[in-house]
Amino acid sequence: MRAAVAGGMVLLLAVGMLFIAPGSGPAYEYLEEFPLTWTDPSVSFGLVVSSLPESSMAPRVDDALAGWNEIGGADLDLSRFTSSCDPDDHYDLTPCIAMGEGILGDDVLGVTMVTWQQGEILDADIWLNGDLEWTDQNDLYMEAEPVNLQMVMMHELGHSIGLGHENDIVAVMNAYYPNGGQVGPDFDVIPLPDDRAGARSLYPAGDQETDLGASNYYRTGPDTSDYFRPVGSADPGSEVSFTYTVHNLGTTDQEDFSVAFYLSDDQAIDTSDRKIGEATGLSVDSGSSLTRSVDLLIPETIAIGTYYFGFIVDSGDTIEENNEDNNALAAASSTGIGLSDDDDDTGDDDQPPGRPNCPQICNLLEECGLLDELGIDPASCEDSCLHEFQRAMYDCLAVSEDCSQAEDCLEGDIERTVSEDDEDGCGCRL
Ligand SMILES: [Ca+2]
Ligand SMILES: [Ca+2]
Ligand SMILES: [Ca+2]
Ligand SMILES: [Ca+2]
Ligand SMILES: [Zn+2]
Repeated sequence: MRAAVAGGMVLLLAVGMLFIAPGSGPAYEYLEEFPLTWTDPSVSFGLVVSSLPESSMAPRVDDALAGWNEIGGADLDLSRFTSSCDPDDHYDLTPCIAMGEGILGDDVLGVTMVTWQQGEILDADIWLNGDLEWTDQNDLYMEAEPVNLQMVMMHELGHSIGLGHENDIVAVMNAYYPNGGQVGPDFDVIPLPDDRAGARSLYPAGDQETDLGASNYYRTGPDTSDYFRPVGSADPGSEVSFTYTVHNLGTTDQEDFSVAFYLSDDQAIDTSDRKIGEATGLSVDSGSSLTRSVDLLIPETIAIGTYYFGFIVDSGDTIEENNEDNNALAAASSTGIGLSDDDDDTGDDDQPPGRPNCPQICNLLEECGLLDELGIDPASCEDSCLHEFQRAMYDCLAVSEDCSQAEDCLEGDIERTVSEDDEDGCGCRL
C-alpha cells in the first residue's frame, strides 16, 4: 500500500494576451499511468466542519460532491458523513476533508492524499489551505482571493476519484485556479466537459445527458485563462473582436448548432436584447469545449451608452437539452459604446452617470499616482484596463471622483499585488 500525492493547485497568473485554443478532444488524465478507482463508487467523506472559517461553507462541500454525482453517463455516489475524522490518517480507510493553517505553501490551495493498492482506491484525504481567504459565494468572478470553496473542493474531489491534472484546457482538473470558471448566467460551478469525460471513463454508466453550456471563462494561452470580457470602449459602426467558449457537457457529440451575439444594457442576456450577429453550423464533441472568435459589427444606429456583450448558445434551439438555463451569458465587464470621443470641453457630459470608461479610470489613477504604485504602464493601461482590475474594483473606480476614493477602491489589493511581486517576481495580477 502506498500513498500517491496528488499535487496541489497554484494561483493562476492571468495575462491580457489573447490566443485561441484549438477545439480539442477529451484530454483528461488519470492520477497514475493506469486507472485508479473505488471498487464501490458510493464513497462517504468526513468533513471537519469546525475547521471551516464558517459552518455555512459546509453546503458548498455538499454541492461539490453533488457536482460529480450529477454527471450523466457516470456512476458516482459521493456523500458526506457527520462524525469526526482524521485528515492525517491516510490508512484508516476513512476519507476526510479539513481546512488547516500553516500546512500548505502560499500558492497551494488544496492537496489530496490518495491511498491505493492494485488499482483500487482505499482512502483519500483532503486538506484545504486555511491561510487563504475563502468564499461560499459562487457568483463572484474568481480571480484571486477570496478563493471559491466549491471549485477547489470539486478539484480535490476529482483527485479523490482518480483524476489527475489536465492543464491544457479549461477544466475543473486544471491545476491552475480558477481552473475552468463558472457556467451560464447562474454561475454554476460544475465539472466541465473534460472532467465529465474523465469521470465517465473511470465510472461508466449507461445513462445519457444532452447539454451545451456557455462558459464565462476561456483559454488565453498556455496555462492562462480569463473571464470573457470585450474591449472597454468602442464606437458605433466599428468591429469588435469577441471570443466565446461553448462547453459540451453531455454524452453525445453536437453538430450544426448556432450561437447568437447580443448587446444588452444589463447582464441578463435574452432574445429581447439587440442581436448583432450569429455563428451557425458549429459543432463540438462530447467531452470537449469550443472556443471561437468573431468580429461583431456594432450597429451605427445604436444609442450611445454602456452595454454588455453577450451570447446565447443553441440560439436556434435545435437541441433539446437537459439544462436550457445555462446557455445565455453576459461579459464580465461592460463596454462603453460611443463614449470614447469627448467632443465637448466639459469632459464627461455624454457619459452616463456612474459609468466612466477605461480612459477615465486610467487618467484618474495616473493623476493620483496610483498607476505607478500598481506597476501598470500608463501607455498600456487603457487597452488592458478591464484585465487589470477585478470586477468589483472596476465598478468602484468607475464612480470614483477623487484620489482618496480611488485609493479606497484599491485598498488591500495594492498590498497584495506588491507582496506577490516581491515574493516570487511573478508579476502576479490581483
Ligand atoms: Ca483517511
Ligand atoms: Ca444547456
Ligand atoms: Ca438584457
Ligand atoms: Ca436548446
Ligand atoms: Zn490538483
